[in-house]
Amino acid sequence: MRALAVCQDELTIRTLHQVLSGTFDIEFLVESRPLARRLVDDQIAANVGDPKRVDSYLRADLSPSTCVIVEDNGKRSLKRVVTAIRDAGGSLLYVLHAGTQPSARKNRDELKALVPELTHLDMAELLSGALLTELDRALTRARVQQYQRYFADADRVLILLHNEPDPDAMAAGLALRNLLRRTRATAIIGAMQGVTRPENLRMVDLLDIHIETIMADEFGSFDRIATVDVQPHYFHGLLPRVDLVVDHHPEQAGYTTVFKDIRPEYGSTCTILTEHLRAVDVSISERTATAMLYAIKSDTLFFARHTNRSDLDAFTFLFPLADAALIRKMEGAEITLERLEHVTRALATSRLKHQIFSAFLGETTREDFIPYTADFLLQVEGVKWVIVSGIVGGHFIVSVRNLGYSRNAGEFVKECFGDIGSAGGHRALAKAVVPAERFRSKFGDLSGIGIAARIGVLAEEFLADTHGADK
Ligand SMILES: [Mn+2]
Repeated sequence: MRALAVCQDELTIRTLHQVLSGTFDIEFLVESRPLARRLVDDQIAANVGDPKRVDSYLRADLSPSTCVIVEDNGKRSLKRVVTAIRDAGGSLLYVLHAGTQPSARKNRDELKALVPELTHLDMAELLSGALLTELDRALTRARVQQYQRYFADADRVLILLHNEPDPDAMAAGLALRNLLRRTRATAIIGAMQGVTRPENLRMVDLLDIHIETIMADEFGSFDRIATVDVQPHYFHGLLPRVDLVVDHHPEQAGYTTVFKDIRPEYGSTCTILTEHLRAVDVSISERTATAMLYAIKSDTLFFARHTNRSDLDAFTFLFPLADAALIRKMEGAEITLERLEHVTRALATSRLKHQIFSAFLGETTREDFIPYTADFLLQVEGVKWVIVSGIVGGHFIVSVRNLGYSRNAGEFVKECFGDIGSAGGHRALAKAVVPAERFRSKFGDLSGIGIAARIGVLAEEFLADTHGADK
């Protein structure tokens, strides 16, 4: 492809040459003979001519498929230059605004009237994305190097995850271990309660991830402790002080840390750690990249919730490094017969009224069946709120899901169950855990369908309370 650039500024010419000569057969039209000579000496194709004259372009053998780039140097002759290019048959025209004040809208429209195929390029705009990314990366680099040094002389490092570690937590553990340049022997990835959910177990299996179960009394045996995808307050005072926190949940009080990188606007912790890895140019193994890519995909529900530009960037960066076939295998574990049985069980004791679906699962062996069933039922046509409850090990557990655009699910569980147990969550997802006997003493000895109905009514009342909704 041919390109002709009409430029008089040497810096612009040399920059354009460097950027475009790989793709384009590029030639420059300059006014100054000494400048042309210097360029030709450096193997840059340049001709001397008057940019306002048609014959300068005829000599350059301009065709309608030649890209013509005209530098806007602030002179009024720009319009005449554009006219000459058009008269010589040029139609693919770019006006490059470099350094000069951006020309007025009116001038831009005038030029566009002369050549409809004209595009304006702003040098500052073209630079800003890449430049800001670089500067941002330099800041991240400084931050990462600081904690790398701080962890460097430790014998034993613990990377602690939340209970029932999910893909984001596990992959973040691998990523941080990589950043600390450590192995399984010198940096333990641990959790106080390990992995039990099928899709998480499948990830552990397929990627050969080792999560050690850590007791609170073992914390003291580590020289440095980092938490990823969770903050120390989660451990109820067992861990008042750590060395590093990397997390994407809203920042919490009640602990101290030497270093932290908490970005609630990010869809996953692995997005933050991808930026750390890129900033310090650490090579990422296929296993770690696969885990991280899967983590971003699952924490953002494949970009269906809480995603920003950085998540997409991290995804794009990791994609070629990861094993996509393995990710498909991990995803296949989502639906199991056991889970479908719970969904069926929920249907038997359910109440659907005013788009609120409430169900009670009775006694069940694993807690994750409850949120899974709630997530599943939220997909049902005409359902906007789902409340699934069940009993696990003597505790009454409530899982709430909604499609947003209504009152806060977290507030709902606090209002109904906060007085008899722990309750909390976000706008669209919340959970309450209440000792079964306390539930009975507040709500009475209800049958399964009775429990589903009672909670359904509570949700109805909560959603009808528009006074609360204004808050
Ligand atoms: Mn996460």
